[in-house]
Amino acid sequence: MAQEDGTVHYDGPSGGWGSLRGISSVFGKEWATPLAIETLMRQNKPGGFMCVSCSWAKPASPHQFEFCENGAKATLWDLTSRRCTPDFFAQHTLAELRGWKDYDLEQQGRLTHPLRYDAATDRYLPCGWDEAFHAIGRELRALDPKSAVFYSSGRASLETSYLYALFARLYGHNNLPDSSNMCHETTSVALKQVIGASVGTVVFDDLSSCDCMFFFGQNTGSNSPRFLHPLQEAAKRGVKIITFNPVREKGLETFTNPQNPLEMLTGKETRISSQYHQVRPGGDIAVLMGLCKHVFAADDAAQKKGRRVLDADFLQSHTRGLAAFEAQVRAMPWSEIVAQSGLTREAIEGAAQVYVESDRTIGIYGMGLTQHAHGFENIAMLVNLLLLKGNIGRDGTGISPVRGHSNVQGQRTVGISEKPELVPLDKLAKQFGFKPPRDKGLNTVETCEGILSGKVRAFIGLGGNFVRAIPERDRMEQAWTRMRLTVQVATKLNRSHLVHGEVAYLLPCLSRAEEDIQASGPQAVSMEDTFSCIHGSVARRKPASEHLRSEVAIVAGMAKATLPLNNKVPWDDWVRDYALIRDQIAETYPDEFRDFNKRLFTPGGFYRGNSARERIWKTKSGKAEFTAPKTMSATGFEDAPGRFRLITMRSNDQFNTTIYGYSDRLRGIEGTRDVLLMNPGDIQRAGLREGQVVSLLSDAEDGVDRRVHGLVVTPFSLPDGCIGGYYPEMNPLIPLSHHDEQSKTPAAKSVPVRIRAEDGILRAPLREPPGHSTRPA
Ligand SMILES: Nc1nc2c(c(=O)[nH]1)N[C@H]1C(S)=C(S)[C@@H](COP(=O)(O)OP(=O)(O)OC[C@H]3O[C@@H](n4cnc5c(=O)[nH]c(N)nc54)[C@H](O)[C@@H]3O)O[C@H]1N2
Ligand SMILES: Nc1nc2c(c(=O)[nH]1)N[C@H]1C(S)=C(S)[C@@H](COP(=O)(O)OP(=O)(O)OC[C@H]3O[C@@H](n4cnc5c(=O)[nH]c(N)nc54)[C@H](O)[C@@H]3O)O[C@H]1N2
Ligand SMILES: [Mo]
Repeated sequence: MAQEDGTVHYDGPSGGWGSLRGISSVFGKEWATPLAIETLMRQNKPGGFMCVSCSWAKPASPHQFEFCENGAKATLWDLTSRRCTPDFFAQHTLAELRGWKDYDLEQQGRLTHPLRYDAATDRYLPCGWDEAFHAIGRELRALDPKSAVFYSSGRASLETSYLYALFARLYGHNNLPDSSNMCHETTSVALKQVIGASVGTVVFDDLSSCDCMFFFGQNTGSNSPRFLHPLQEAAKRGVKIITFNPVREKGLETFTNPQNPLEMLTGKETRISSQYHQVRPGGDIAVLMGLCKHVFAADDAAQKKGRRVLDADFLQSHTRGLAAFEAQVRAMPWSEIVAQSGLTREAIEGAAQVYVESDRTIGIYGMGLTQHAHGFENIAMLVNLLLLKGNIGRDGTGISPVRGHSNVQGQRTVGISEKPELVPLDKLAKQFGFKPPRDKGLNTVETCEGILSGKVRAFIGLGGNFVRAIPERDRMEQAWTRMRLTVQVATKLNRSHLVHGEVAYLLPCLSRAEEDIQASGPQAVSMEDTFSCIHGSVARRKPASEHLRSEVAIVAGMAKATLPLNNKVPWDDWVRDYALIRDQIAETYPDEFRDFNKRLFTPGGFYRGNSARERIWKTKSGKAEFTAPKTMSATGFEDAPGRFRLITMRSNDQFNTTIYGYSDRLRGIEGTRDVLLMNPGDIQRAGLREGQVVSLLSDAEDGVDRRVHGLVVTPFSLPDGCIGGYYPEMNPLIPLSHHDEQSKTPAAKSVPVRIRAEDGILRAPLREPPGHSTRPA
């Protein structure tokens, strides 16, 4: 749909009939079975199974349908009746499949058999589980453990993750990169340093006792839609929601609850954001600087009347570094704040005044803050703002990173970390009678560097789609094949399975919605949500194939085949009964997981606690730290003529690298993902036309040629100098070195690029039928 200014946008609210149609577009295909509906009804309910989509809370008193458009899609996606069998692989070489689109690969359905790569025919051939485990064990034993990497995407359960990390350490490395290294690692590093806890301090109930939310760079409507319900309730209660986002995201503007018949019939929408500010990408440090500047000014004015805006007692007894920060803020000219943020002084002061007047504020954020060269400063600045008024450690206040994958936070909690200091190694040493490696392991970016340099010889992927999710994709794919061993544990076929090492295995596993029966009976698994609550999950669906194994069984199978016998490490017993794994987790982490098995099905989950919420600051100084930022721009590069800041975005029809379809309904973009979103003024200034086909070229000053072709110029409401494109299509443009300085999270939200017209080619934009295309990727 075109708007008056010619930009593409969506007229309806988020939620509403559109979201029901979004679900039925998936149902409508081959997924529709009564069993699927029954499965959905048990989603996110105590005693049911926990959604595989995002990490949003699973409340104690769930709605009748405690799932959303995208959670339903994610579940149904796994429950497809399509099967990707050995016959499929007999028909296609991997060279051929590498020419397929991501969408078409996953459309083949669930993997059914363990597979071994056969170089002679360039195909995957079926193999036995024992054969696979023995070969993997033999290969790993022949390698230096430090040259192997065990990656995990954030979906695996706490039980699997604990075993996987233990396997890595018994084998001899801490090379445990995970998807959070590309996601909220910035959060883990920044919050740890400034408030002494690496996760958010907000719990679900705070959402109903706050009176203000500052919302930075998180796209609720697509990425955590169940959050729209508490947001709607908050908006109705009069909570002020102040949003900063370069894109006008529908879910943060209006919402119609698809589970409320009255709202659906009357078409009543709730306005979500009371203010919406289209900040420049990378402009948040400047915005937050401006907000703090106004707070200091308001405090000066209040003091003249004998009052305070700042929480002076809190600042005095709980924080450190205020004076230096305050001096920097007071000295910062508004002109600089305005230039860097792209917002007017009035707009920033208007937002700040809401903060000044509110009693309980929550700061919420997502990838818009974390995925920048100075993402650390973004988060530290948000903490600064909150600290000024004592907005951490009181009910209805706090900092709330909205995590991604459904158990990404939990994996880190139980030992998946390349940072040995974050793991109780002494305890593990005692518990399992071994000497854990103490040297720092490789994170995601360092793994990529190691693959490029040839140091990394083996890669095991517990879920995920590594080569698609990382930066610098084209160079990485070439280097990938030089590895000796690659193993992928997965539910569906993706690109990462098609680039492979000399010896390669593809091992199919159960999805979380499928029942997991072991020798002691049906098994439960568990995960941690974004509010640090732990939930048990039990599934009842019949597995997609009788040859599938659980992730626990696969990890244990590989470990047993690799490691020497150790009677303190009874892999077979653990597979027989996962409760025994939970006992081990409770022994390693008694504060968080005491009585783990007893508390497994606590409605709403059990809270593992957060010191910062109690105002106990486990920082170096023992106080909450103010940070004086080193820079006013988070991008990590200078502006230059012809250089644009590219935001890589998720559509409403994808889960990370899994593309469900070609409808980004909430942004009004239909039928294709090959678009370049750009504001009409920029289109004109660049001498381009709507519908013109262009390439993007990397504009990093390192001389490497990186480009993406075939993008259709599409007018879209964005700040000047900033353009948008989809993740993962844009990933070849991100230099590996372009990452948050401190955490090495790739800076996917401000990539320096140039636009080049592909001469003479024009395409009608957004009119292509949603296609099942087999054009080369
Ligand atoms: N359906 C669905 N759900 C998902 C996922 C999915 O792909 N699909 N992915 C899951 C995962 S792993 C994650 S990490 C989360 C991701 O969820 P989000 O954190 O929402 O991540 P993104 O969609 O990448 O983008 C976040 C928002 O940041 C804005 N933004 C970009 N640059 C800036 C900036 O400089 N400043 C500000 N203030 N905003 C900016 C973008 O416009 C966008 O609205 O969602 C999880 N849930
Ligand atoms: N440019 C750009 N790049 C980004 C981002 C961005 O915003 N922009 N976001 C980053 C972020 S936040 C993240 S989290 C990463 C995501 O990176 P990953 O987590 O590596 O990627 P996913 O696309 O989530 O992985 C999907 C695959 O996981 C497998 N899978 C699904 N369910 C299961 C299961 O239950 N078990 C197993 N074993 N496998 C399963 C399927 O085979 C599926 O193809 O990408 C990052 N990359
Ligand atoms: Mo993520």
